Amino acid sequence: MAKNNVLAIVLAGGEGKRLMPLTLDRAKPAVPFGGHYRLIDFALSNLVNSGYLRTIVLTQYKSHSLDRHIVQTWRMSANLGNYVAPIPAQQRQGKHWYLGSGDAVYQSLNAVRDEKPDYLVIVGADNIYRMDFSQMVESHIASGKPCTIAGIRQPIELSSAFGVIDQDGGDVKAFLEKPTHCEGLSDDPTKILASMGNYVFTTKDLIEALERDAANEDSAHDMGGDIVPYFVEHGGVNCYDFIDNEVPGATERDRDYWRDVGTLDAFYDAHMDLISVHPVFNLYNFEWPTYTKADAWLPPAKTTFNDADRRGVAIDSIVSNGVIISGGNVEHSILSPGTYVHSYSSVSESVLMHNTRIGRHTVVAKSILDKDVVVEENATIGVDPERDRARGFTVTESGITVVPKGSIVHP
Ligand code: ADQ
Repeated sequence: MAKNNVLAIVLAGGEGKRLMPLTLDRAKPAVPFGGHYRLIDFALSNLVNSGYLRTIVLTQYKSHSLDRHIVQTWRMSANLGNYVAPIPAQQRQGKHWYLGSGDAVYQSLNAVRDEKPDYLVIVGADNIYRMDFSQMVESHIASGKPCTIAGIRQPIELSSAFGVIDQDGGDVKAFLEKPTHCEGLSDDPTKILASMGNYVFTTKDLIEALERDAANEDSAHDMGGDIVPYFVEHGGVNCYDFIDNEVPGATERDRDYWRDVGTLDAFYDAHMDLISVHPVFNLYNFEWPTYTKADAWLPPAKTTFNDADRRGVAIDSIVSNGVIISGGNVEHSILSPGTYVHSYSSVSESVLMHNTRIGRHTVVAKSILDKDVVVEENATIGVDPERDRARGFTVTESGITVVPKGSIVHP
């Protein structure tokens, strides 16, 4: 149990445009991942495993399925004062939606004031990783600074996607949000120290900064673009290096794993890692579990062997509860709960979300099929990118076909 008086805030209002069509009718943090998880489960599991059991989740964009997931999955014992509470944009400070992630926190300060925490742990909802935030809070307290940001090394060519930290012994000298050009690290010019979008603040200092920011008409009211740079100028910023974080059960390979799965190709690659023989990210770390909606009521996965063409198997795959592979062949794929793969079909290098139906004599390759997709008998998908595009499906730069929720793939 964490010792300090901490309230956690999860920023979950991101639109996730680059994950279209998976974000057509759901917020990015609600996008399914790894069979039966949703992206937000990783941030929330990290908070719970760190001992932080009071969390508010700030939502706004198409938040229905996200709200439902949080309420159904992350119910905690309110009697013990523990909760994970989604807070939708409420227009408490003017007739507008959240202007940026800083404004989202500002507009939710009533929940902070009610709780009176000494420290706030504020994290994004879109990344896959394991992290013990209590170690970052210890670093924050030891630094005596009002603001701590978490940093991780990333390739310099990605600098325009990140806040770039220039630090010396943990003392942040400069912070540039998504620069087009910047210098590499002195010991490795090919890398930058990127902000992970995870912050610890001393509550009273953040409230003061947010109130000043709200009155500043030139501000975009963004945590990375405005609030962190404000603290670099006023009071100082401490940098917590993710490499120092130690999580029980982590392997040498996955201890510094952190992925932004914000594009379809990154999302797909992270899935292919999960089903590789030696994945970098180990889902089977039971000492730091990733929690999600309990689907124990679903029947176990089942395979039915088809003697005629010797199919009915899954190789190098993740097969969730409620899946039936009846005489079909599945390789290098992720099957989410409720998927049904019929005879004489072939599914390879694909991500199948909940309740997809794969008909007989079909071929599914290099595809992401969103929930409730039906691939009709004799249809193919992911085999001919031009045809898939002509049928209105998204095909990514690296050639992955993405089929929106509920679509029917005709022969
Ligand atoms: P981005 O991820 O590009 O960069 P942003 O789009 O603000 O920044 O998303 C950060 C988090 O805030 C996400 O979890 C998102 O869902 C959420 N969010 C965005 N807008 C929101 C809003 N209006 N209301 C509520 N939540 C909102 C950030 C930092 C960079 C850092 C990267 C690391 O700004 O400095 O390097 O994260 O991925």
